[in-house]
Amino acid sequence: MNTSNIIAPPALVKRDQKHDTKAIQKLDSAHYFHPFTDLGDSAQHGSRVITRADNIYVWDSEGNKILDAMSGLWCVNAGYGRKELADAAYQQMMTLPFYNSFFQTTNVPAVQLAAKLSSLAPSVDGRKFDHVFFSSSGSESNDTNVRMVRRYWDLLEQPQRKIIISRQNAYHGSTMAGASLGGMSGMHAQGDLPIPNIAHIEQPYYFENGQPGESKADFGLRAARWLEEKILELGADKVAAFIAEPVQGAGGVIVPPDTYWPEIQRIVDKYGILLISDEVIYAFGRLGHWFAYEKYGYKPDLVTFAKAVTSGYIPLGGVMVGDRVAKVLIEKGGEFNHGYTYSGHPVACAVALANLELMERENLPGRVKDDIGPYLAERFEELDAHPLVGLAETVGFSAGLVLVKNKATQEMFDPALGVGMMCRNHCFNNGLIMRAVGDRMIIAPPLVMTRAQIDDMMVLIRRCLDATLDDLRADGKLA
Ligand code: PXG
Repeated sequence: MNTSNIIAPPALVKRDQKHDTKAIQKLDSAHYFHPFTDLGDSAQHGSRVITRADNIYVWDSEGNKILDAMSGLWCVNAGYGRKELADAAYQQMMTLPFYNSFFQTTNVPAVQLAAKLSSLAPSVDGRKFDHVFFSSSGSESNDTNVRMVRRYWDLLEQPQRKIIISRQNAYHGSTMAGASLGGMSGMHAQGDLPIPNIAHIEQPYYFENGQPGESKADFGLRAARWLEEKILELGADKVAAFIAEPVQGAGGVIVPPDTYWPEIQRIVDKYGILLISDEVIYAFGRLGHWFAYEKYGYKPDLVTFAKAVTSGYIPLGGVMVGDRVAKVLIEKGGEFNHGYTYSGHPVACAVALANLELMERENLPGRVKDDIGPYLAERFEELDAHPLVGLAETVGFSAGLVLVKNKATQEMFDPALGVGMMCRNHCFNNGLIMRAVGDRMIIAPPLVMTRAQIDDMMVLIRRCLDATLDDLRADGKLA
């Protein structure tokens, strides 16, 4: 297809230029295979074209302003349009746009960022994170974790310890190892996953898995003990590590009961297995701390990060390597045959440094902990009274809303009705990005959001819930 007449080359696209939406959609479906998308379906409907962004808003090619309550994809914690980050990238590109970290070379931003991250990661009971391994994404970082964990046990002459236990409905990425660690059955069904030596236990989702009359605290303990049962079933000497998100993000903002993490810690300690905290979504302020394990007080050996380390402005991920693993790799390891071209990419690291400085200056983790987090919780409580809402809960600066058919019995809708998608579409059409995970609606807005903007968002959320309710009543799906 000759595209030269259809859209201007990127350098000529001005900020407020009118876009030919239809032409872009046509090119999009002709050439661009999107992630996690029904490739036949998207060609028929056409994608929404996002053209620019500022603060907590994005604009589409039709000029619609949309409040982005998902921070892009859980990443733009510092908000859009931050000149400091663009300047850092520009300066670094002009100084040293790329050099690798293989073959005993290094670069200044990567060194500085590794040191900075180590200083931000709190030590628990004297366990420190003095080392960082860089990648370009969360998926790659979890692949690194699998390699590192297995290498660790090999070096300790326990090569039979291979199994990594994860949880159902977890999301740990989309590479072969990442998707295997994840607990999404739809992902396992494609590509013959999981790879060998990955096992799963059920998630700590009280709303779905709690028993009648069981307290949340008791459920938290019972859910954690599924790990112990699995370890004993597999053989404690065969288990290498347990990986978990502090709060399951992509799974629907599944918040564990307070009793869950302390019990998990007791169990991993008892059997000596490594603990991997996948903080790709929840590190860098979203739970009111730099790192999420700090909120729940557990002691991971490895911490996966990505996304908000650069506020999503440029790809960067990595693994914080705790002393226990680092010591073995350093003292016994020899060469660790693993790494990526872009490990420690100088531009990505320079942007991350500028981003962390900005987050520190604006005290974004502190705002979440003491100001906008509690305010979001307060405002979400009001949604409990809505006829469609079975559960409204927040954690840090993220939230989940369960849409139910019957408030009194908490009966869910038939999944085939796609009530969550219905609500999501109303959100989009009303200028709000809120995600649907089944019938659980979720948000994770930028951490620069003001209280007044939270109020605006709540008006939109209520409007979309009302519109969904009206649809369901009009279609006779709800009394
Ligand atoms: N771990 C966690 C906890 C994640 O949330 C990854 C690893 C993988 O990161 P990369 O950078 O490789 O994508 C993620 C990513 C969603 C959604 O639908 C969530 C993610 C990615 C794509 C979609 O909520 N999280």
